[in-house]
Amino acid sequence: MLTRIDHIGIACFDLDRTVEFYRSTYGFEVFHSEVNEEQGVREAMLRINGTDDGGASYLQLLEPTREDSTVAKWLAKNGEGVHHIAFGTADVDAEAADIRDKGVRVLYDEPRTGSMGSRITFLHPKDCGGVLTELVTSAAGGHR
Ligand code: CMX
Ligand code: CO
Repeated sequence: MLTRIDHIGIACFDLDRTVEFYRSTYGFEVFHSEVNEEQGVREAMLRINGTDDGGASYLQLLEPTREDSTVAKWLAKNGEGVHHIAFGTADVDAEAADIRDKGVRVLYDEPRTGSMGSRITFLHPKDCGGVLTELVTSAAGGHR
């Protein structure tokens, strides 16, 4: 079961400037930041709210760390904006398998590491009405 909107991923050229926009405009603070070399991103997670299942919803601000990363490619084509949405689930493996059986391309054979030690996978945007869609199981049994 997909139980929440875990985060919305927003691609930007300048992470510090974008963090400052969200802080000064809305009052959102950085909850966590990290570099994910595998994904080729420097990211800041802004915690928006807690959710009924003990998780939370975030904005994930993403700046590419290298030219050949998926986010750099996307920025070059589209400019800054919403890059993907992510649904939270307690069991990303089972969800990915179910969704794959429905004929939607799941991009990874096995989930990879996402922010804050989560396990993540992606669904191809061409099979999801143009929306790059991520599935996330947060560390510590779905709670974060
Ligand atoms: N949203 C919607 N459509 C997208 C998209 C996105 N974010 N990224 C690519 N597309 C579309 C393109 O517009 C293109 O469509 P057209 O053929 O109609 O022009 C098509 O998908 C292929 O795009 P591409 O530029 O050739 O890019 P690739 O096929 O090389 O890569 C994808 C696309 C989805 C496979 C790749 O972006 C990917 O693997 N994404 C998952 C990983 C990721 O996004 N990591 C960063 C975030 C990390 C995190 O959230 O923690
Ligand atoms: Co994400």
